[in-house]
Amino acid sequence: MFDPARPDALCAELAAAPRKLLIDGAFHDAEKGQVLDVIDPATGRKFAEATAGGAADIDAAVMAARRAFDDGRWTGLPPARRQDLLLKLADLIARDAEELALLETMDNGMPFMMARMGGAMGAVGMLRYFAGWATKVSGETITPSWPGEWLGYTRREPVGVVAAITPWNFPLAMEVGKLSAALAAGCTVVLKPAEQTPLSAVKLGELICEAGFPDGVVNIVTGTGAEAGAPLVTHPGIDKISFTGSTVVGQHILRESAGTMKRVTLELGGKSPTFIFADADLGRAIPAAAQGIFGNAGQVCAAGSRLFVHESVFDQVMEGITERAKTLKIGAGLEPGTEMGPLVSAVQRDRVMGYIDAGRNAGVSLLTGGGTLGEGGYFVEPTVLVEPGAHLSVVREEIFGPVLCAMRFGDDDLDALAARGNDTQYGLSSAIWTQDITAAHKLANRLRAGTVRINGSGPPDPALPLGGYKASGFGRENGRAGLEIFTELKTVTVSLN
Ligand code: TXE
Repeated sequence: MFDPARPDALCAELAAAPRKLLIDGAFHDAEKGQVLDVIDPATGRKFAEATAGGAADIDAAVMAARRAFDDGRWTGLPPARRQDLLLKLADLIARDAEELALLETMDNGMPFMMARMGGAMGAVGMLRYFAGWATKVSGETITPSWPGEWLGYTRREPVGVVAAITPWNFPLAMEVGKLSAALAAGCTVVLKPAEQTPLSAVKLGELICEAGFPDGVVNIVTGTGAEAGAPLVTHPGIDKISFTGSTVVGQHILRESAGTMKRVTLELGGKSPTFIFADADLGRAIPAAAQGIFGNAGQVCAAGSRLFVHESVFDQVMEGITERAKTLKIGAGLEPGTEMGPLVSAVQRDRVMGYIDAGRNAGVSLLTGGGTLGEGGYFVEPTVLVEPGAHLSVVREEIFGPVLCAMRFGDDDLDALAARGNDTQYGLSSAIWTQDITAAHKLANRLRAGTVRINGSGPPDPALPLGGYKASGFGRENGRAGLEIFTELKTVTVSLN
């Protein structure tokens, strides 16, 4: 077992052999023998390899999941037994939280404490929450509207075999979020983690085997989007795709899956607004706004990347956020005290720097940041841009880095303010800071966003639905809604005459 005092032993094990694919309860190499390099974003150095699955491996995984669904080895279990297995997996993740967090930090770059609390323990919370739903999947009894003696009721049945395609920004939490809801609903799963961050998924597969899930119920195929993701999207054995990632790939998946009429839910990008009013509790609003964009180096779908501040407190808020940006401890995720790590990859660093340079070239003023840090690793300084024109890419497109666009507002009416907040193709999240509860609720009603947070943020809660309006996707994860996306609704009518 992993000894947290000796991470070197884990690193040696990682260096010794590529991580394998989990198909039908056993670990395999890719049929074509390919591997992916796993890079430490803090140094840019390769430290491990993971198997790169392709179409043949995806086919084997889908067929295994299909058999496991069709022969009832999962759906036919008593729901309480499914609940027990989900709880058992939660306990195993809690037991191995340090190791999982270490893998996550080495793979993604995030600070170790974030990987431990938000990643590993967040996954535990997801599993425990959805374990409770396994015994509560139910329909309704309905009084039909036509005359006569009829009984009508609905059943919630598992949708079938699920393809879960996940991103690299919170790898384990995303993977477990999809798995736990799908498994509680009675589905079987093929998980395709992001190619940048395969390690925690492989460890998750080992824990799934140790927990005693029947073979084939969960299959995990690491690999690239093109080689492993694409064949999953078109495979006729898949009934439903649950995807989190970029809007462009989400749109592509919608088109590609139409031919086989798959059910699809998409959790995509965002450009979420934060509003700080003149009467806000600035002592709380300022650190929350800073954390909302610098947390996980801005690689958060719901990051508060556009900040609207009342002109009377604008300078004070900017001073506070700039101060935070300058004093954040930036470093490798494994260094004690690190508050912000590197971006996940050289590609992501270059993409973020491209946006900052575009803003600079358009004449936008920078309050702080704007450069890269160190050598080798993919570090970008926390950056604040002031009053970028509403047409610029920095303010319209998802940057997915530690880059804040700050704008003033005056005594506009709430409709005008909401219109500025809504002036993007996205609609994932938003935050409002004011003591005026009437204004807060009026603005909340006008925002076209899946989540509105008033006077506070906090970690994602498995009980609260999460998802987007507009180009941020559709369908909701978490809560009852997050269970129901993995079900089909069947209506049964009975004549009592
Ligand atoms: O995402 P991709 P990328 C946004 C963010 C970021 C941008 C690009 O703005 O800068 O997307 O990131 C798989 N068929 N978000 O390029 O490509 C891929 O292998 C099937 C927001 O890394 O969308 C990975 O598993 N699958 C976001 C997953 O899709 C395919 C989180 C996501 O990768 C595929 C991540 C294909 N053709 C990025 N192509 C959020 N909502 O939190 C790729 N994939």
